[in-house]
Amino acid sequence: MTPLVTQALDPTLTGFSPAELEQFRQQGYVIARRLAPSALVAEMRRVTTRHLAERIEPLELEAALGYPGAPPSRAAEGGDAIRRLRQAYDRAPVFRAWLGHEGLVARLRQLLGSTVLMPRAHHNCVMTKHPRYSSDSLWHQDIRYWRYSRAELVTAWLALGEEHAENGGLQLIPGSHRMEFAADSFDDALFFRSDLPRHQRLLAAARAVHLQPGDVLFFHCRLLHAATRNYRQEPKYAAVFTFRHPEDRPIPGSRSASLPDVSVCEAE
Ligand SMILES: O=C(O)CCC(=O)C(=O)O
Repeated sequence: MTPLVTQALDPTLTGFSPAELEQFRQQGYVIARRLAPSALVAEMRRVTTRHLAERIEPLELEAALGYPGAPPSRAAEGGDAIRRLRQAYDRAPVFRAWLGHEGLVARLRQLLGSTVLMPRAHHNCVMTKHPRYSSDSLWHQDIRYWRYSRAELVTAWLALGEEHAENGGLQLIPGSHRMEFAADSFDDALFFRSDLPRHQRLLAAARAVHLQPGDVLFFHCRLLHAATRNYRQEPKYAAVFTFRHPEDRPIPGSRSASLPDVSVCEAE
């Protein structure tokens, strides 16, 4: 008799389990371990190191943002340290191949619906953390400078090397994507204020994310997160893209509407 199931499905290609989806709903994040094939990660690292060495534009410099720890100006020591290779999607075929990866697309559809778009205007970059000249990203929600009708975007953060608390890996506050905060919870640059006594319990619940190469952290655009500078000797790289439902529309005239989106997948 022919067995009903002849082959186990590859779990990296099938999608999130119900428990993982529930974790995303409740906590605002979920990690898919070893989702990206090692050959794809190796190719992204190769492209990244070449684009950094050749300083291929568009780039974002640490000195331009001026976060704590960043070189104070372009003229200062380390002033040319690169924080992001922007517009990753248009840099090399490997980034476009990643957005077509079956396991990534299956998960995005579970989180966002059958049609998924990738805004070119936000993230869409390789985040880099230089060992000597990187900076601290204070607590924030990514949505703070983004303008969308629903504000329900999801970011997929692909680790291109190990990430942990010592090399500037992300810290998250589980469940914060579902919380309402008063306007005075944020400073003038819209960072979540860590000096306020009423925030201390929440900040104490932060979790450091430990990722291996190929792991993908999916997180909600309202989830509070932060990261320190890189205290290790090796640079840290991550390929980061954000995604939206077609009805979660950019507000006309805003930066969110400034570049055309990429269609990742469409309803059949
Ligand atoms: O790697 C970091 O410093 C965090 C970056 C980040 O959260 C962001 O750019 O929104």
